[in-house]
Amino acid sequence: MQWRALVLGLVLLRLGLHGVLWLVFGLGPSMGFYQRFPLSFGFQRLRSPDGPASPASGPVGRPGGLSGPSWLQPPGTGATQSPRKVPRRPEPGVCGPAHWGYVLGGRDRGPDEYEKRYSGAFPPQLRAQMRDLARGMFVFGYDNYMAHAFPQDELNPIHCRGRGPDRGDPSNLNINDVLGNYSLTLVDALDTLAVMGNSSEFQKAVKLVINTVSFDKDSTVQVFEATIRVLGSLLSAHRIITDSKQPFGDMTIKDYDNELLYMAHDLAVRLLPAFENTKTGIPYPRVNLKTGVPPDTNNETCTAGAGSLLVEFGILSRLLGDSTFEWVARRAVKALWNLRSNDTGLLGNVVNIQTGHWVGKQSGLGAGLDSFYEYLLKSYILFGEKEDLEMFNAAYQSIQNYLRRGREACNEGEGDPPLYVNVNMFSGQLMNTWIDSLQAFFPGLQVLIGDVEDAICLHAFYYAIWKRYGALPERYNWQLQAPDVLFYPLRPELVESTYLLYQATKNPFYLHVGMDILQSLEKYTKVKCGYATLHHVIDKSTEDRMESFFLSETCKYLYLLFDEDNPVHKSGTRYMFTTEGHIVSVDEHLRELPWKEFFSEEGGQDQGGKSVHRPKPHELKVINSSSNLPAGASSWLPGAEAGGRGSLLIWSISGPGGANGRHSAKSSTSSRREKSGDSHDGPNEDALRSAANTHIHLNAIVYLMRGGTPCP
Ligand code: DMJ
Repeated sequence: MQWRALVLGLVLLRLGLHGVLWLVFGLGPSMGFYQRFPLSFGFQRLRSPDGPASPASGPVGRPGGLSGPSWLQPPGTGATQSPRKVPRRPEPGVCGPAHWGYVLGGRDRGPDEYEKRYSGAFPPQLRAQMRDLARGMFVFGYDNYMAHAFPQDELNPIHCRGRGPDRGDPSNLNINDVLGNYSLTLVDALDTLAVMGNSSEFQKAVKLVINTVSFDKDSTVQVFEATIRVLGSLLSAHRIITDSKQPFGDMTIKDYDNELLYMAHDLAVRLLPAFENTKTGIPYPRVNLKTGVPPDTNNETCTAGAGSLLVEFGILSRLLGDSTFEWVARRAVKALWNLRSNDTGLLGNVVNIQTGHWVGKQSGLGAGLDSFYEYLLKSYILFGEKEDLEMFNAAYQSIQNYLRRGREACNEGEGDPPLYVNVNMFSGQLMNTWIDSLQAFFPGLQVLIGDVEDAICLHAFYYAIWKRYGALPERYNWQLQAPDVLFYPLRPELVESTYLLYQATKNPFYLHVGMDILQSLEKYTKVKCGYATLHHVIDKSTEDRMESFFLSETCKYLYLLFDEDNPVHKSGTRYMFTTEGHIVSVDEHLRELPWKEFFSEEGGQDQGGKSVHRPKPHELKVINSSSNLPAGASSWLPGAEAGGRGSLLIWSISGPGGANGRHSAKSSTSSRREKSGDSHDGPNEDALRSAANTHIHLNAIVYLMRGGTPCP
């Protein structure tokens, strides 16, 4: 009897405590929410949204500790967690709490605030104002870079100075991986000038790059960063200049003689040593642009770094008619792919390039893996190689099966809204309870394959975090509901997804999101000479650094979001974005191989039918960087007819998320496990139709953001 009295006493004490909190501070929870998360909710509500950050993540799913959403549970357990079970649909009119209230913190806003704010139309004048604000943001950053930093790589926007590689501290990889002493910010920004229609500045900037930038530098850079930021930008600008039908205005360069393409070739040749003397074919992460792979170099690389080179290397190869670049990049992708887990199909985030052993076994959508997935799909879109699509579809399937937690549908059914978590690649077990800000690119990728509903949901989750901090912390712990890593270096991923979702849905909600992002960037990151990295998303302290992707991606996507008549989205599927936001035209010419039997192991034939010996990894010869373009290459140089066929950026890609897959299947649970069908070209009609219906989902998002479950 005594223990019963004790339990009863404790229960009464707890209820009493809640009652006091409710009466004194107005902190009482709604029963619905509290019933699910009695401990953590109180914890959350007692901390000011602007209060100090929680400590780094604690034990995962600690029994008796903070309880949390069912995202903690592995797929296949619990009533609402399994991607393999059809979720129960709610009775009509039954609405309840949702766990995103966690992300947002309190529900102390007026009940209709979100509806009022987001469901209305976005007036054209406001849209034009936001477009001008985005343009002004780019101009302010760019002009200050040119005035205070050029020819150095980056702008220190607080002290109005330039920044180059950290020669004094070679171990400062955060700087030295990216800054190669090659005017990085100017190079990275070239196509944004074109996208904004600024032909005079584009022409000036291209000439400046041609006349002043050299890659003959004693700089040890990361192959991935040099590829996506520099090589990709040079190729993008080259294609704009040489495409007589490009829609951005007069971007011609007087007496242009393919200099940017030569520069791209020169840089790529300097990166090639990374692909030599590697037993797996997976490249070294870093090279010195003058001397090759440094003797004391690291044998470990992240998957995204080694496996996201194919778009730029492939374009270069196909423009030059020289298979070398695409071949090494493709070999790296395949080598990584072959190392995936037999059980889960997942890849880890860090691998040893000599042994092929996974050093980092974490599989997720963020850092270390993000652009690997992205480039499987984008390589297929560009080059049409079926194996790329097959790899992408299989990867997407594994992601759905092992990384995705929560309920089946975004806005219906019981349980937590979906979330993609970090798991062990071999077991599929949860590895931690954080997500990173890089992962916010994923909804944009889902838009490309037509999985719009899931994209809407994941994007809304990230936006909820942004709303809370006015930025995205580098890592956010969804169990502690607090940032684990506090900085925000002006990253573009959420804006990128916002833009692509707007293009897919045309729902003004995304314009409101963009406005919110623009305004918080203005408020928290604008400094004397540009925009500064947020050092701490809570106290809003800044760091004196403006990364080049702020101009090449963040500003570009914001501008495009509001520039209704921009040729990029007026051109349907003609243009695609690289992972650094550089526009590349999807061109039938890029789908034709200028060499034969490229993929045979032993070798192939060149265009003239002459047999070509396929170099083994250790035999790869670095070709002379001053080599001429092959005969016939000029026919590739002018831009050709656009390959675009649809009116949106949604591609007709069959597979788990595409036309034959999860998105279009009305009850889609089983389709997550289905293998992909054949691909076909043309717009994805199912996805387009569904995207057009997203006003239903908007309601859902609004409710989710308020911490409630939407009424159907
Ligand atoms: C960019 O350089 C690219 O988008 C890359 O793929 C990942 N991260 C940064 C921006 O956050």
